Amino acid sequence: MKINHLLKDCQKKSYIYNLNFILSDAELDSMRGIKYVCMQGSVVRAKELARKLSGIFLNVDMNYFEPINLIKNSRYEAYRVGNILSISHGMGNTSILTLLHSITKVMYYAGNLDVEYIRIGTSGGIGVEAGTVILTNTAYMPNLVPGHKVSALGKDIIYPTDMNNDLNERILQSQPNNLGFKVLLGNSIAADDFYLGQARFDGAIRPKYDAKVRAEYLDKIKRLNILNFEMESTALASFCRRAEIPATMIAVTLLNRMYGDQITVGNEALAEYSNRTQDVAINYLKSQL
Ligand code: R2B
Ligand code: URA
Repeated sequence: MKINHLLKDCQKKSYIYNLNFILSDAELDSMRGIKYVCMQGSVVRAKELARKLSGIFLNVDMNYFEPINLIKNSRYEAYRVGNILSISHGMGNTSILTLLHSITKVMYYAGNLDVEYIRIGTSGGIGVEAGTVILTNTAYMPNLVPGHKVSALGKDIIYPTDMNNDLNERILQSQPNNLGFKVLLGNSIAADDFYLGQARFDGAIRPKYDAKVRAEYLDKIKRLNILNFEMESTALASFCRRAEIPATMIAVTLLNRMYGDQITVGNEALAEYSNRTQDVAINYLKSQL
């Protein structure tokens, strides 16, 4: 991990507003020894993963076990199981980016310099069967440029957005042959919203594009080996490259966008699809511990 050198002296005992976390020894003790940070959009899924991990790694009966949230505000939730932190990141690049800065400061001050970050999420597949799990190679902006635009002090800088190849390789290698679904390595687009940013027709505002223009766009996407749309991968990849933290994204596709915009699979199938990404992450974590 490479941390902002301006932090080194000035921040001990200071306060991380978005996590309501004081950098005191007492609070930092709850975070010491973390190696793997698993991030998911929803607080419910962050807790659910912690419950599963407890059953697997701590051998507790999940029916009688309630993980404790370590974050004392309502924006994010975090649960610890051994050296794994399961944390929620909210929706979109802005939400995950604030979480990334905040939790990385916590990891740094807790002395966890050798961490890995994995986003476990959902996405809209492009030309792949619903239920396929995608590991992201490179994250693209919706204008099909690989990179993440950061605007600061009136200037835009585009940072590289390659995920960590070694981590992707380790995750792929740790999967058994009988998973029952495909895990593919490909590229992802992080859109600024679920609707127009993802070339949908079913948002509240009428799009300026028509079906022909959209088909051309989806075609270009396929030629770049982009397999899914979601909303956080560019911030995750660019932040983690700059902070020198190995990171990647494991995202299941809830539909194939070549056939439509609406997500029509029922709640049961949605839950099953989401479990797939957690299972892929768990297979990796098991191989490491
Ligand atoms: C995937 O799903 C969410 C939108 O429904 C968003 O957080 C994402 O990246
Ligand atoms: N998440 C997204 O961002 N897009 C989809 O189509 C599905 C889940």
